[in-house]
Amino acid sequence: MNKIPYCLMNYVLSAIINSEHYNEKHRKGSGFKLNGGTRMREGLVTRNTKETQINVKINLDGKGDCQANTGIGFFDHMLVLFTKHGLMDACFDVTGDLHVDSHHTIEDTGIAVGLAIRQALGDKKSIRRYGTAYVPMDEALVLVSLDLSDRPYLVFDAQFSQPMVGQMDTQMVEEFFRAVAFNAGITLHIKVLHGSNCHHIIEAMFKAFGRAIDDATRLDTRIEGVMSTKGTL
Ligand SMILES: [Mn+2]
Repeated sequence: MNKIPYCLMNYVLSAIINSEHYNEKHRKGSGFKLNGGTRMREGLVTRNTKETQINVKINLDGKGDCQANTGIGFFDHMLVLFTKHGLMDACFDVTGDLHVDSHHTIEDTGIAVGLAIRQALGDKKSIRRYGTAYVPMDEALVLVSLDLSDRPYLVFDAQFSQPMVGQMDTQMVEEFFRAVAFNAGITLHIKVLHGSNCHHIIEAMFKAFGRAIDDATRLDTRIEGVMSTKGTL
């Protein structure tokens, strides 16, 4: 059996207790429900290539607990902020070919994050669908507006005055968000309204993305089915 990272053990346990079989056997009639649903809204993605080995877990109904180990300190910092401000619980266990550069590691993490969000959303019933957040950090001000539409699109309006923040290439920020948007099925607009310090700008971006995801993934009992006149999301 492959080694299961410690921080993913909760996922394995919750997958068991939320399984049909377990519910049938142990919880029938107990009224066990989470946020009006019968399923934990979690996504678990394992993605292995010759360039990267990635395990990502995201629970949309968390409290902001996060473990991030990507080998890139500033990227870990951003993933922790994204999780905290999105009130998710998450684990990002990533080994990448950093001897090449940070490209594969960051882009492939974005792919896994996108797939995990998609998986956690499930049938998208009763979710609010849209989320928008403005987040300032000192002189920086960032707008993120998104739609969980299954229409992948990225508008990224940002300029960075420095090529690197710590060990993270600033040009990989756009690649990360593109990978998330295209694998989760998100129409994603990110616009820097003001800012000069790259650390501030990128940090405001990840916090705003977390808040917008939290907003869009909230369950609203007034919404019967999905929030679409077309009847599908
Ligand atoms: Mn910071």
